[in-house]
Amino acid sequence: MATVRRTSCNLCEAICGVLVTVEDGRVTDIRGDDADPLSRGHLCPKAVALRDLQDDPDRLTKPVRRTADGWQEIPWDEAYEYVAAKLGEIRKTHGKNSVGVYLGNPNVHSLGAMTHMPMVVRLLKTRNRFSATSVDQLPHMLASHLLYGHQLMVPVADIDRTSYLLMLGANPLASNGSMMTAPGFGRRLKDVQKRGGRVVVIDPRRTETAAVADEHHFVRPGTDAAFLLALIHQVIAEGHARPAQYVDGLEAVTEATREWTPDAAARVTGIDAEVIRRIAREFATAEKAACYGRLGVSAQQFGAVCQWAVQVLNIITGNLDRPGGTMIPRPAVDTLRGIGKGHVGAWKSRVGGRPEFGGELPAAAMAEEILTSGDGQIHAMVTIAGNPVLSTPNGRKLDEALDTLDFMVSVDPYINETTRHADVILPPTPPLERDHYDLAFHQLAVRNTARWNDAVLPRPAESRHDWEIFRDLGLALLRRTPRSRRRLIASARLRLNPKRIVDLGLRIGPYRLSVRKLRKSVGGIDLGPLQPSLPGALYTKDKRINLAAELILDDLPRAARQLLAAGNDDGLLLIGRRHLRSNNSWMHNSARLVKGKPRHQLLMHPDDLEARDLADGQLVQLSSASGSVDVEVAASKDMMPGVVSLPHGFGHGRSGALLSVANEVAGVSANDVTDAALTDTLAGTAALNGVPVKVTAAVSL
Ligand SMILES: Nc1nc2c(c(=O)[nH]1)N[C@H]1C(S)=C(S)[C@@H](COP(=O)(O)OP(=O)(O)OC[C@H]3O[C@@H](n4cnc5c(=O)[nH]c(N)nc54)[C@H](O)[C@@H]3O)O[C@H]1N2
Ligand SMILES: Nc1nc2c(c(=O)[nH]1)N[C@H]1C(S)=C(S)[C@@H](COP(=O)(O)OP(=O)(O)OC[C@H]3O[C@@H](n4cnc5c(=O)[nH]c(N)nc54)[C@H](O)[C@@H]3O)O[C@H]1N2
Ligand code: SF4
Ligand SMILES: [Mo]
Repeated sequence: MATVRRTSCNLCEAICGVLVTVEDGRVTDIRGDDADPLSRGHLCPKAVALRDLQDDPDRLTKPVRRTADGWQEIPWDEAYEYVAAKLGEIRKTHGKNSVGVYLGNPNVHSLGAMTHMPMVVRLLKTRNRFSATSVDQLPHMLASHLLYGHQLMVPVADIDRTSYLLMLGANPLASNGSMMTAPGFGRRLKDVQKRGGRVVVIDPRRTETAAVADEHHFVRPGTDAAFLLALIHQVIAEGHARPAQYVDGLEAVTEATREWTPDAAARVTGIDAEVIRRIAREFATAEKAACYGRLGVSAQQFGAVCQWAVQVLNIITGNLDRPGGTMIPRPAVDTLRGIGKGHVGAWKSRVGGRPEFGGELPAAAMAEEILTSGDGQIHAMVTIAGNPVLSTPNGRKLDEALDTLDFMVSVDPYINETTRHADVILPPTPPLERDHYDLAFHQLAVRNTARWNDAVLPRPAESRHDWEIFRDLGLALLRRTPRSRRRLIASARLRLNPKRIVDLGLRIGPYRLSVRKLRKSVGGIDLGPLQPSLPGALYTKDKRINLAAELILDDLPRAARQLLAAGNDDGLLLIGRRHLRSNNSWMHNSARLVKGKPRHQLLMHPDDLEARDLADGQLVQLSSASGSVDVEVAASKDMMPGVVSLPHGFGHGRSGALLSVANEVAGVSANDVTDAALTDTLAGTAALNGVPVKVTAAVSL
């Protein structure tokens, strides 16, 4: 008999409500939920992956341990004891920082990881903590920490009410939006235009999003800081600056942006000075405007300056905290309260002297910390929901580094490019077998809503939820520490289940809800459009915003040296891209998603091909200071001349990885070419975009 169950898709940040049809314990259909107040029926092609993930024969359901005869299933309890003993041994021999941790992206998409994983990380007591944050949104968090006093107080563009949306380095028509939860982003953009508003896109590629915008401008990768600082300069110069009364530091910003004129910015960015002046004027005088910058202006050499400048532009034009501008969401569980406000540069990494942020070191430092001997060297790794071999810069070197470890454990459902190096893999249940409340993305959503989802399918007896894995691994680690009050509190916290934690959070939250109330609502509860909340909601001590963040202003001379003073060299720069039917490195094992023509070619402008005597469809060598790959090139007039684009997350087919579909797709990894030495030195974010590269004919053997 068929039953239809409500849940949400948590594969990306759009968190769409879905209706899942189950027949005889198997999923037979997945569709959008019209009753969901946030997604209103929206669904993208990736939703079918929920079902494919469920049915994937390659997905692990029991722990496995590497032996001389290959992988062997072992009982859960034995796995926890073995892992805890090994980690304990290594810590005892080499000190507490000898265990490294890498946390990947799907952690934020899982309730159980959000509630239970941090405790396990804390129990490891290591400074060698890394995560996908430093190849992604770190600059957003840094800007929020500096300006609003909390790393996760990230204002979102109020897309449903704005009349002018300026987007840099974002392609929501492929990504479905990021650091901005707005399911049906395309429809929402169209609505901006229908209301008579304007959408402006700044991107080195004429993307799917650029194609539907009112205006698109190419920008030379890595130079957006100049564009944004020039907008600020111009807004101030034309007398349009009107920050709220709780904002300080306008004078310092005026001074700091004096040399960043539209003419100077035009020379480095490739965007016409007249266009920069016009955009500044239109933005400042629009009825309601919002500037939104995403990965292309985050994972790049001046990501921190860019994300700060995006905020400053919104603030000085009076758009922060007003409907149609940028606003702070107010979710039903106050996530900010449960998470630290953030800190930066409190310590540095051992080998590269790279700064920590919020207790984590840059992922770009991982390989050097494993490979460089000495006190504090990493001898064991714990990876949780991450595939850093494919997702962090100079992944090839990390791939080799992981091979030298004494021990590695991964919490992951797959034996992939990273986890193939593990000694033990602990696989959690897939999304349809888990309860869900979204602790992360309601905090970034363009509308306040709340939704609890019961698991669609029962957890098989032999499987474990991720929170159960963290609980039991945590308890095994705790058993190896002396009895104390702290140990008691930690074990009690680990034993609380996620539903209890969410229920408590809802009850003390701003709307006094409960899991019971949410379960009774069909599709979730609509809590309405975003509301003004400043300065009261600020986390700064004086409830004021100081624009003149010293850390950023001190970095402007570096930007000036590299951007304003540097000649425009005519080499090629590499950038990334995303496709609607793909998700980072781990959905290429769904045959339904990957079918069709390959999507991992290197895109290059025809003139750049011709200048190098290369032809469309040819195999070329793409090389940088850190490595090279051979890849098929595709001519594309959508590329800015001088810029080439390659998606990340490919490069499957490595020996030992058990991914029958993905291994066929193979492709090459963009991160075999990106460079761990190329970072935003301010906070250590990897500059994955704007990598200097060469493209030549591949040498045939
Ligand atoms: N060149 C380049 N590199 C990039 C980017 C880019 O644009 N260009 N983008 C960067 C960005 S934004 C990000 S977020 C990172 C992502 O970097 P990562 O998070 O390191 O990589 P993912 O590809 O998301 O891999 C997710 C892993 O989690 C596993 N997994 C999936 N679901 C679950 C689950 O529910 N529980 C557990 N425990 N594991 C699960 C998968 O099998 C896979 O091993 O990549 C970054 N790397
Ligand atoms: N389908 C799909 N959806 C996803 C993902 C996925 O892999 N596939 N990944 C998810 C994750 S982890 C994230 S973080 C988000 C990312 O969400 P987005 O940031 O929207 O995603 P991208 O497609 O990487 O968009 C980055 C854009 O920046 C441009 N760019 C590159 N360099 C520069 C530059 O120097 N300046 C400017 N102005 N632009 C530049 C690129 O051409 C690209 O269009 O997507 C999420 N959603
Ligand atoms: S946009 Fe697609 S992948 Fe993202 S939550 Fe919605 S259905 Fe899932
Ligand atoms: Mo990401």
